[in-house]
Amino acid sequence: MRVAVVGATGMVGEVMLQVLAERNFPITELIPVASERSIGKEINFKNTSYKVVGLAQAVSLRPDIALFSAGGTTSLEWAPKFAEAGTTVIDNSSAWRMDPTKKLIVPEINASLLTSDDKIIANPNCSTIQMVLTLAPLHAQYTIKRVIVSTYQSITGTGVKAVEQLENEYANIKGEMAYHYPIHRNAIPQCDVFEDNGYTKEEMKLVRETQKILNDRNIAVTATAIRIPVVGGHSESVNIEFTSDFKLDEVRSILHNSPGITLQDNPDTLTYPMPIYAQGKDDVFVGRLRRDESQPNSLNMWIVADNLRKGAATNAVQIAEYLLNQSLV
Ligand code: 2RA
Repeated sequence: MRVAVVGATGMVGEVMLQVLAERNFPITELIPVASERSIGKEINFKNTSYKVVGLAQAVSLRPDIALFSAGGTTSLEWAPKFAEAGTTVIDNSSAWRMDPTKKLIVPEINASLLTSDDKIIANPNCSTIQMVLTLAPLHAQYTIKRVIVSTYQSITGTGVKAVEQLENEYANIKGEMAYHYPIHRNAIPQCDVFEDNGYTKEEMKLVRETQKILNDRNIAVTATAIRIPVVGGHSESVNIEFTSDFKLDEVRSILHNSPGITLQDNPDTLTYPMPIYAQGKDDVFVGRLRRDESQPNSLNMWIVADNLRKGAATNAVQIAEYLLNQSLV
């Protein structure tokens, strides 16, 4: 399998390479792709050195699969060019997610939608993936009416510049700012830019992508996305109102038996998910399950996942694995 990783030198691109190696994805030829300034750089993958190439050269090599994490502008321009060359693109940017002709995939939920005609497949936003993976089995059982989510997002979601800002602020060094404000000892109630309705793009991704992935526009979602000085992963406080009542033990059992989810939920032993323990792992961790005593048919929970792995790289590689296993590539 000839595989291109577009954005190979970025944070998510590097994790994509790590996950491809860890999961022993059957790569006969790796094509690391990056911007002009990185062309010629050496990338080590499974003890073999590969030279970074540019986008045009990568298209001409006609990879079977191209994993993209290079921003929306690059995806909009280049994903169609790869697709025309016969490559199946799995794109981690937001460029194609809400395109009605493109599929938005979390393999455990809706991989069965995929066919060999899908040449550009959208990887959902990291904060969406961890939430919908948890919502999907509960929606199937109880039908979700409304979701209220507050996220506490890792600075790695913004990229290297944000990590460097925090490190500089720790060291009391004045440096380039990824955010409008200091992030050290702070919580910034803004992830991405504001839309006309007063919500940020990140918050509206949680709304729109959830409805598309669960294929139910009747699910009401409202979100507040916060940036916090954490690196291990995104955390989410989620309140779900179902259309009918539920049994808490049954909810636990459903989540415990759902692929990709690890339940960490025992107040007696102070067991609950935290980014320091989710970092570097591929599961979505769920805890703090409790009935919302202020509202019938409602449940509170806490969801944590490594936003660079299941929130981006691992989900994309799992889509590639599904395509391969189903002979769709
Ligand atoms: C963030 N989910 O965390 C967005 C993009 N990675 O900033």
